[in-house]
Amino acid sequence: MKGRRAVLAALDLPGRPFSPSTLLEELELLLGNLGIRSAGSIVQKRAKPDPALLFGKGKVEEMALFCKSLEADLLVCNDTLTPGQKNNLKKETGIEVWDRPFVIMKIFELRARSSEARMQVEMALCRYEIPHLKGLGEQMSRLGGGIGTRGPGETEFERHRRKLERRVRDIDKKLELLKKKRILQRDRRKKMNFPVVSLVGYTNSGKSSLLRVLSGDSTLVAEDRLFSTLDTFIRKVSLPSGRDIMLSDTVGFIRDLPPGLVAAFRTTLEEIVSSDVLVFVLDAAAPDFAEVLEVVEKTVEEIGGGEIPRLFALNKCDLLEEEESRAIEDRIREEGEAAISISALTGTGLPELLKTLDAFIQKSNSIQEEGN
Ligand SMILES: Nc1nc2c(ncn2[C@@H]2O[C@H](COP(=O)(O)OP(=O)(O)OP(=O)(O)O)[C@@H](O)[C@H]2O)c(=O)[nH]1
Ligand SMILES: [Mg+2]
Repeated sequence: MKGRRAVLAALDLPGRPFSPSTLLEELELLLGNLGIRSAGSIVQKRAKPDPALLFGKGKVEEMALFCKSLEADLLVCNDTLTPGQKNNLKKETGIEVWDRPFVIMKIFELRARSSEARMQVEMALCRYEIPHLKGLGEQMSRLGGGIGTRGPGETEFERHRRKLERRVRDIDKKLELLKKKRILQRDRRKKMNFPVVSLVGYTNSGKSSLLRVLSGDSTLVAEDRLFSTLDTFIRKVSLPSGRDIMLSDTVGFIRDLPPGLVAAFRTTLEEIVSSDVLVFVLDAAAPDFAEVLEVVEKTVEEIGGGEIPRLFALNKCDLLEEEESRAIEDRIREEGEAAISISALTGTGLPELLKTLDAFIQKSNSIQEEGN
């Protein structure tokens, strides 16, 4: 993939929460994580997507010329493409066409280390590819002529599709076994009576850095890359009261996390839902802080963790002036939430974070006791 040059394309639709420039910047960052360079970008304002091409016909012609003049060998659309749109765009531009979910899945594929993460990513990629192959098969059979005749290549697409479907069933079985193992582990942890606290947040917000510094385990990997953590890591951490907790770090979120990936990583994400407290780790220095916060809240809600007590760790405060940090803290507190500015890098705010966590767990314990 290295050395490829991509043209990035996005639709500017009415009522979208994010501006096309924010989306394209993030898409460029995502591609950079695959070693693909952006050669240029195109945005089209439209009332709604075109069913056949996503963009308007004239715009696609312009796009084809643009790609040619920039010697790009890849067109990446920020919007999700239907199999038909993908094929049509490929035909019109003469180069390979990807969409954003596919880019995210390719990063996951690159990062996956454990056999579970690898299987989950493969499952998501198979599930993504199957309908696209169906589309190709149907197109090929139309090319073949009259009703009932088989077109050239149709059988080959069919064979490949059936192979992928078999693979999905196979992985599904293996993941089911792993899931059982995980549930047993979770039950064992519950029996030990350690409260479980999960770090959740956008990719690259500093979750692994925080777990690393709080647990003192320097083998945990934290780096300036998107989705560097795809598995769940759990470490014991002692709170100021002397109470021990299990602190867990897991896969990060992003805008429009492809549904296929969410489904494939369901077991990993479900670990979050069984936590006693969630710590939202946010990059307070990110220019799109408010939008990112919304994405994290929405994702937690979607996986069923909306009711779990939460506290906000406003990370990377070393990159901000004190009054900037204070303003963000105030904004979150106005919503009635607990917020603490921290830096996993310099250690600022960490004692206070642990103290607050202690109080949270104390409170949730006494609520549970009242309930019993
Ligand atoms: N300046 C600054 N950088 C930080 C801080 N915390 C983390 N970082 C940097 O942010 C980058 C991402 O950190 P990670 O801990 O890997 O982030 P993550 O949330 O685990 O990311 P994923 O696993 O990709 O979801 C790394 O380059 C860290 O060094 C901080 O408090 N201040
Ligand atoms: Mg990480």
